[in-house]
Amino acid sequence: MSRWILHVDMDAFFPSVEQVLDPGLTGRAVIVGGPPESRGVVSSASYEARRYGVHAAMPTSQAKRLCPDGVFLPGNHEAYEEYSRRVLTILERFTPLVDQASIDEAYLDVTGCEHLLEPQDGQAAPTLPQAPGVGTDPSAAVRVGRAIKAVVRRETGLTCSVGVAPNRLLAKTASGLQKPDGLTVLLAEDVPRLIWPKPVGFLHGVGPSSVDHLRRLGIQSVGDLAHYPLELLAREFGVSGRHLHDAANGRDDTPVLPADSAGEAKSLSRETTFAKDVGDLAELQGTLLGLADAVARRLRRHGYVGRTVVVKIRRADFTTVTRSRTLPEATDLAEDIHAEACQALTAFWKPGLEVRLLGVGVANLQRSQNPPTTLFDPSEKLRRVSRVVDRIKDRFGERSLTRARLLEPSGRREEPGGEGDQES
Ligand code: DCP
Ligand code: CA
Ligand code: CA
Repeated sequence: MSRWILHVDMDAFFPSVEQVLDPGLTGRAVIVGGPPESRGVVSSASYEARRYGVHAAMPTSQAKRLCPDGVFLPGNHEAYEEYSRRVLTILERFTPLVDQASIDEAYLDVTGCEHLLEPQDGQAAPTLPQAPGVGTDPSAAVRVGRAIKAVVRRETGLTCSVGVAPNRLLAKTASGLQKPDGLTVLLAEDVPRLIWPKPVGFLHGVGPSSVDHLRRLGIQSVGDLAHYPLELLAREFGVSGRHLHDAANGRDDTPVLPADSAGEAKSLSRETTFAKDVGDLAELQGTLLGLADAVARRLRRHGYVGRTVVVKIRRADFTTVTRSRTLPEATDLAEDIHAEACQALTAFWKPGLEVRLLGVGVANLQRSQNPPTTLFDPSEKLRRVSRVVDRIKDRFGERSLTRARLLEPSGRREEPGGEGDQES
């Protein structure tokens, strides 16, 4: 299946955060790095400082000679982490398929997400049925890229550069082609013209020793590598021979899967903290329904289904357990998610358990296929009802419709301006 992938990379990330935090630094040459006297090196330089020839990994002492009037800062990693998280949260409003690749960059699979432009306050714009944006026209993916740049700038004050391409490799290459504040589309057909003339070291993952090895084979440019016989590359480099060959030809079919720090598939989840610890199984099951509802709605909004239902239970003493169950088929229906979550909770529950926090997540996400159109299929009927409910909630707000079961009194803590739920 063809996809549209975005690569979002923040411009001069560390110095830009410094400039946002201290507007007096705007427009100035800002250099973040280790101190010159202890042989420190530059972590990153603002674009103003790069005009003097200052770049990352250069000794700070050399940067100081090139740019004596620059503002030299030791770095504030807590602030960088904080901004990194804020940007990630923005990206996740556009699609759950966000793979953060480093502190300042992420891949997004936005295939079919173009109807989710300009989400406000965590809410996506009303969803209109649309054909998924697969094929050869990048314009919908470009609109998503523009919207991301606008929201990131508005909410963090930072600029980023976005690459739009049919795969991760080309998207990453594209984001670097027009920095800063760029948006670049790179299609497979552009590879010979734009990428083949570059030296092989331009390819990500081709370091100095590979460059030397390739040069000994007479391979200098990316184009040389693309035309080199695959069998000979495989003989020289083993399995990475094929990767090199694919990279030089702009081929990459690695999917964008959301990953947490442990590298596991992340779940799309909702959780809630009770005002008062809850021990009653029926009340907990009722809470699970509201959470399952919220998760299912988010899945449908983004066009995903998931197979694994995860329940998170935090006891009164703060110990936390998760229980997961895998469905026979992937779903985006609250009823399915709720049924599995209830079974998982019931199997775990015993008298005396006091629950402080309850969460429901769905993992193993995949794009929803075109659903069967027969109304004799009971889950199709439910799906249609759910979509109508989604649309009403999109227009009139989250609380406009409530399941009868959720009207029962509960001890859920109401957080100002929200439902006390957290997305994670
Ligand atoms: N970084 C670092 N040491 C390096 C390279 C990077 O500490 N040798 C840190 C500082 C950067 C951040 O990681 O701000 C992101 O690295 P990038 O390579 O994406 O570079 P920048 O974001 O600084 O600049 P660009 O606009 O070129 O992406
Ligand atoms: Ca960057
Ligand atoms: Ca980067």
